[in-house]
Amino acid sequence: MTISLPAGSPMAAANFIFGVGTSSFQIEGAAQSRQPSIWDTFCNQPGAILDGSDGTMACDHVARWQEDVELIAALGVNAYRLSISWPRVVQRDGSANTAGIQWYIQLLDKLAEHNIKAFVTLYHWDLPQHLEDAGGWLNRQTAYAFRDYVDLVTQAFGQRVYSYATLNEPMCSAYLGYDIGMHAPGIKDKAAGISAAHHLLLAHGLAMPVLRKNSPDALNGIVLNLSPCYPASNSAADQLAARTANDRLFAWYLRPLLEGAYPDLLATLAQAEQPPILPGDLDIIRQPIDYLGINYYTRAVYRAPDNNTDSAVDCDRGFVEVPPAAHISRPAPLTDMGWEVYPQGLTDLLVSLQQNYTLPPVYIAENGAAIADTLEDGQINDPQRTAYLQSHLLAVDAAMQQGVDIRGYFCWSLMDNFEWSLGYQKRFGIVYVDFKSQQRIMKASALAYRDMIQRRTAQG
Ligand code: IFM
Repeated sequence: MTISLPAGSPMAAANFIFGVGTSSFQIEGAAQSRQPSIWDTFCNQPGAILDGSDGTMACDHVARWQEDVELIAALGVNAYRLSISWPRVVQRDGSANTAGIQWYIQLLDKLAEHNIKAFVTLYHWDLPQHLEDAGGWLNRQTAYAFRDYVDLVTQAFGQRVYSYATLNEPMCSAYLGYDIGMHAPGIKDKAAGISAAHHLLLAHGLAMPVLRKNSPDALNGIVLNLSPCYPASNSAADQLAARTANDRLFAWYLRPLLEGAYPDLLATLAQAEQPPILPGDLDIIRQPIDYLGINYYTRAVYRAPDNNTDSAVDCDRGFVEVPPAAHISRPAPLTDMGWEVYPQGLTDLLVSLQQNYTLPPVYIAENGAAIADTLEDGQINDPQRTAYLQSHLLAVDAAMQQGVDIRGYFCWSLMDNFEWSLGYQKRFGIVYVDFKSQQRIMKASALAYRDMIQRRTAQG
């Protein structure tokens, strides 16, 4: 099975970015050479991680980084999206961990030798534990600590980085981490989720001027996970539920970032749930950004809560997500995450963002599928993943044809890794990792992605 771009696609242009992505905690390992993070602590909580695993070894990338850069180069991509582990580069007292910084610098230099552009995310969920001990994202000071860490690390990196993202998926950090407790630090409190979201947004706003000062030539922005929200039926109640979910989970980030205002839903929150907004905060948050990174995996379908059968928490929230099995009338493919394969949702999302916001250029910063891969005769045949990538590239193309300014596409992920609360059970990589031997093997989808990129280069 192959991957191809439609004839005349704007994605065939030589300056369109094709990359692969990873994040620090998910691949690095070498936990002993950095400060503990909230994910180390969370992994130690009984039952928090499906398979009881942790990030101590992960893909052993800190030791195997050279082999991994060769792998990235062999894919022919022109960009690699990685994240910096804050606890690896900063000590408890806020001073630099020189060894950690040097490790990233050699990695960035090696990428440059291969002409691979570095897209660096500064926060992909691994908050230093000592900051969590002081309140984590519930403490306004964490936003200032983030700004200082960004200043330190971006000065050290000099002009090695092509693009910085302040945060990856702040919704997940805030909502999954502090509201529903599915991710580190495991807090279950709606007001905490809202407060954490505000401080994450503030952290972004405080860091942006620092990035512009230290890395004026880099593309500086932020990456959000977005799903178009569809109502489960045409009823007014379900439509309201879908709008509420969109405001609470997605517009909650987009609007402050792009327009300096929270959605109107803010006014409906109880006093105790109001975000801790200080005068001037929304001006700090609304910074010019060079790009918006969008992570897309699937759509979301919502229904109105039922006061008789749904929990008080769901009723208060005003929306209940309907699992794909319950809303799909035809047999539709699901990934190993149970997520519906719905490429049309990506086009719908991009086009509606273009209609509803003044959008900066967009990068699809993550897109991919977890599949239950099996190794047979030393090979991994993963046609489902290849088909997923193909259909989503067509969805990106369709959005570009409708005028959305999309500059790049990153496949998630370079290699199988630690999938957060699901441990090592879900394989998102286009490269297979045998976690016992740490052997890497390109899956058939990696070869198809590589061949598509190679054909494009040959044509250009
Ligand atoms: O693995 C994650 C990644 O860390 C953030 N975005 C979603 C991916 C798949 O769940």
